[in-house]
Amino acid sequence: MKKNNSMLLSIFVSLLAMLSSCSKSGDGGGGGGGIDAIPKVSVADVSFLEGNSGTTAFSFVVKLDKTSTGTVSITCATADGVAKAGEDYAAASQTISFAPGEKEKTFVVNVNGDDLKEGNEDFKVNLTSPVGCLISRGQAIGTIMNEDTKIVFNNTGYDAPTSYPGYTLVWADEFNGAAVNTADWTFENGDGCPGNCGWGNNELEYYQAANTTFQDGKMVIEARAENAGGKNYTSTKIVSRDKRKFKYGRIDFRALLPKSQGMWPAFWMMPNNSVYGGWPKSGELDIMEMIGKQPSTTYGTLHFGPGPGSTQLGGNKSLTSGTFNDQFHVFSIEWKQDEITWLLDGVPFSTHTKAEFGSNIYPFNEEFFFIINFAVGGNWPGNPDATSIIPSWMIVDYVRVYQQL
Ligand SMILES: [Ca+2]
Ligand SMILES: [Ca+2]
Ligand SMILES: [Ca+2]
Repeated sequence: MKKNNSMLLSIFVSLLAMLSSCSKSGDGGGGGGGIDAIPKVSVADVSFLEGNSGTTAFSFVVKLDKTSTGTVSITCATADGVAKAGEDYAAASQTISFAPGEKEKTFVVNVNGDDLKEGNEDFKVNLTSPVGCLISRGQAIGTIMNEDTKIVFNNTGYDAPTSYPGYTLVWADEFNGAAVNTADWTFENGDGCPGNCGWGNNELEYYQAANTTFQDGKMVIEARAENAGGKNYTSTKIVSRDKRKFKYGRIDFRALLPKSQGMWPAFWMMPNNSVYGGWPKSGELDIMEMIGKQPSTTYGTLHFGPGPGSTQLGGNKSLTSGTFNDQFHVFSIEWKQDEITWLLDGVPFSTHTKAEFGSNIYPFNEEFFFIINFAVGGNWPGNPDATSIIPSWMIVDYVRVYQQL
């Protein structure tokens, strides 16, 4: 026992000697042994506004937790996130050396500025090839924060005539002002809850006025990935109920539509007085619906019948080339007693008449009001996925109503 104790003591003493020699030379780093003497390197996240022209330098701080007397270097390199090299930032790769006594260096990535609205985007900076150091935090995120409000579009595309023989313009909203005219329209906010959650279609958006802006004579409805009212997306819906209601006429709607999975813009009409009872008995008249996964096809549909589900009649029209996101198009109906015809860019593609309704009530000889909305997700379009473009925009140039007086 005694012998063992003395052996332990001698090991302890020699350990102490080793430790003290480490700490003497280890003060400046290099000379000592042991992992604690090797500096650890880390890189920190940064978040800056994008900038509006030229480039903005995103400086990533690369830090050692202690200085070293020996050679220390680390390689920093960018990698794409949502932001893409060449487009949103300049790819960069650099081996950074720390001189003895140095603890902090910067790695600069140049981000391309513009004045166009986008979502926040990110890229990565990865640390590799450590020399004389260990990596303690080897990846940083650079967040390019959007500061822009302007979106890109031009006014190309079909434009409707401003008169039709035998017809008089009875109402129009050209959306040339700076706000939604609340004498004509009401914001229908929320998610339909309670009572009609997800608007009956399991839609994912929360409607609010804040998603509507005006630019270049157009109303822009923006679908955003944003939390509001328990939903993950926000958008806007406006209705002309009790303010602007019509029976019959030529109705023209000029718009540039979003594309991509989960997007669901619509221009449609609902009965102002529901004289035949609740949906679908008093009808629903869809002038234009488009789902983002079919960005070249517009649907025109009548919903009716005794319920609870709807009976429907409709038609659709696809562009011969391109999508409804490429340029403006005009979605129209010619609505007469007992007959409705849908047109795309002035060309009829579908007609339905009262004669097709059989024993069903024909509810479309009554007053209807307009709805303009941009839904996200739901039973028909399906939900957004990794390919979805967010934010996305539905851009409305005008609604015009002509009637035979
Ligand atoms: Ca900018
Ligand atoms: Ca931008
Ligand atoms: Ca306009």
